Amino acid sequence: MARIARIKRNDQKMYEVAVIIPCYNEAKGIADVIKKMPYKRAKRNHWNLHVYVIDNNSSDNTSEVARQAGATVIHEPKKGKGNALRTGFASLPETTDFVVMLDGDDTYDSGEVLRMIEPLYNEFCSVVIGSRMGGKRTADSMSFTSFVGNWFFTNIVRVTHKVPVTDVLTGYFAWTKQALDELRPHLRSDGFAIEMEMITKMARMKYDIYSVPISYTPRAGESNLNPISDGARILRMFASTLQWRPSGRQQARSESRNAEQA
Ligand SMILES: Nc1nc2c(ncn2[C@@H]2O[C@H](COP(=O)(O)OP(=O)(O)OP(=O)(O)O)[C@@H](O)[C@H]2O)c(=O)[nH]1
Ligand SMILES: [Mg+2]
Repeated sequence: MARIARIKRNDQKMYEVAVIIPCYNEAKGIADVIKKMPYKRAKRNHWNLHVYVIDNNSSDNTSEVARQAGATVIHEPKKGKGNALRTGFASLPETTDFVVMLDGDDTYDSGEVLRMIEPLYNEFCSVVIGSRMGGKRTADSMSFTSFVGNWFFTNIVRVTHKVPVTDVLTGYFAWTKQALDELRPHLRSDGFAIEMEMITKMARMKYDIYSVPISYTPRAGESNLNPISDGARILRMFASTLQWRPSGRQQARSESRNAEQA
């Protein structure tokens, strides 16, 4: 049975949406990512967008640029996308209803954030993944190695975890705050294996995970990804989650919460 961590919608209420952007030296792209957020259109849908940039010890002026563009900047000195994300998730105010994450290199379109929230707001599911594979991807946005690696990882996850994902290495996610809070204590990954860890653990926790098609364009600034070493880490993460189960106590707690909500 799918886990229920959906919101109970109240059309009178303004919903708080926290957008988390992990950044390591993204001064070239981050201002555009923040400025393209559809703040006004979100308000008309009852959603307040608040952007949090997690600056991962950048040596350029990412923090300054992000602050000037209107984001709240949080510093995480320990390197790695996983560390930055976990710090961001832990820093969110209690009043947050939905959480979105995307990269700071302007490859994903922050203007599409509303499409990521819609299935959560309309109580369709509790986790949304932005899929580049089923979306609008420009020919030069992804290298051949990344394309093949993604195809391979996506298919082994689909077969072993039985989740309908089409892009397991995407950096665009959205959750209800409750779903993210249940996932958070299970996350260990420091770096680029974090997406694989999140998807496979959420599958094991039986979350209802669905995808929306998104756009993907070439990055602004230097890439941080090493296809060989990061690919090996992602594969090790996949292998380690094959045996993983949430601990008995955590499982019981969330099952009793599901029963209360049903
Ligand atoms: N490598 C790296 N990236 C980090 C770190 N902290 C945060 N990030 C961010 O994680 C996001 C994804 O990193 P990218 O280098 O774009 O990786 P990618 O999208 O898989 O690879 P590209 O196709 O080269 O863009 C970006 O917003 C980075 O700035 C870190 O310590 N190291
Ligand atoms: Mg990128």
